[in-house]
Amino acid sequence: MAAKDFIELEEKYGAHNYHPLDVVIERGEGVWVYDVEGKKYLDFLSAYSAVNQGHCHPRLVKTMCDQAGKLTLTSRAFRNDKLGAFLQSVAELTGMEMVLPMNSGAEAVETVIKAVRKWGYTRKKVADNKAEIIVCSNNFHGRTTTIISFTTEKQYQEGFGPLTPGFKVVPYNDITALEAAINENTVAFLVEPIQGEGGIIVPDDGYLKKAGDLCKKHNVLLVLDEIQTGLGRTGRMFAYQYEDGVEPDALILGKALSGGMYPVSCVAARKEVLGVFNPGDHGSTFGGNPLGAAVAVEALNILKDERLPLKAAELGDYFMKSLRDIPSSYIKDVRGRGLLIGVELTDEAGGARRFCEALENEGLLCKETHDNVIRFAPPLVIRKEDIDWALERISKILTSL
Ligand code: IF1
Repeated sequence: MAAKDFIELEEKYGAHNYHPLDVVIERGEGVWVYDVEGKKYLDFLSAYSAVNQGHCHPRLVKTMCDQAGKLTLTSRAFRNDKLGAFLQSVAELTGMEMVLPMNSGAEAVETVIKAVRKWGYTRKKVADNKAEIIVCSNNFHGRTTTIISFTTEKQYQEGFGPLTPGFKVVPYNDITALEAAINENTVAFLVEPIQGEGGIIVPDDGYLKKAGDLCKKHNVLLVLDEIQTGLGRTGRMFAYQYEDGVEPDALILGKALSGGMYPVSCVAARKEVLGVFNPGDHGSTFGGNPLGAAVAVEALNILKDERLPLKAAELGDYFMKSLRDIPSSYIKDVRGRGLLIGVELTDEAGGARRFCEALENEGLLCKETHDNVIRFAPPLVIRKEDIDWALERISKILTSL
């Protein structure tokens, strides 16, 4: 079958909730993917940071296959021999006391919303049904009905009401607005350390620390969504570690937690937060399954053994500096941390999509965000040679289109 046949099939039977680049990938290895016609591409998206460990990492493939042949799912009605080690790995990595496993990122966000609300009613003594969670404008935390209730992106919300109440939106990177929004019903501040979908927006130094201090002062939980920024992507194990003294009460992880092998997410938090759940309060058929658990342990070990956060920091610096040196009048701003980088284009550039399509032709896959930002996020196993290969093509497109 040719690429166009696969595309036709998808368009005919699939809901049209995406507008992907028309590359049909059939195989991946490390930073490279191959389409059905044999053409090779450098993957500069990494499935939105889920494939930090690279495509089909041999250690993950082995773990996945071994575990798949042994035991995949018990449900949480019974225990399994892989869950405990997974929870321990995450707790040790995050410095948190308790972990609750789920599958998708959005489910983990939903989980934390339930936890902080119940914490509010049982610990902070907020009046029934009055709990408020503060979030930021331009946030992205997922697609469920509750989560899209507090998006500020019209399209994500329109037509999907009635919405879930209990959220207050403040501008990102604005401490004064955060303080003004806190009241006696505020249970949590939910925030991304760097806004991904928002356009790779890096807040001012000290923002998270000050937000955390405010939260402490007012008995509000600081919840960081590290689903996209966590696990090495930004050059630290977690993006919040760029600032000293930030002490989140809960972290939300997903994506690279399984190296892209399998949907695995979780909430890692202080005991006081996740301790609110009693048997029957919350759960998931697949959450904590032995296949996902085994894969996640290996995915985290790979991050540590291959020192991927450090690689992201070093190569990210090099890549970002080189991008800034490209003499293109289309470039308005280059920003990000580690290997999560956004190139914002000027209005004259005519949108980022046509650049992504041109780069696809050159053998480099990336994705625009917010119309005028090209997002670059290669797997963290990338080598300097590959970055140089990409830079040549990016430079060519940004100076010739
Ligand atoms: C799609 C964006 C990235 C996330 C943060 C929670 C979730 C995500 C910070 C939900 C998911 C994904 C979803 C994916 C595209 C992608 C994305 F452009 F939409 F915003 F990465 F930038 N918190 N982000 O980034 O996790 O339920 O999807 O596992 O196609 O919607 P999920």
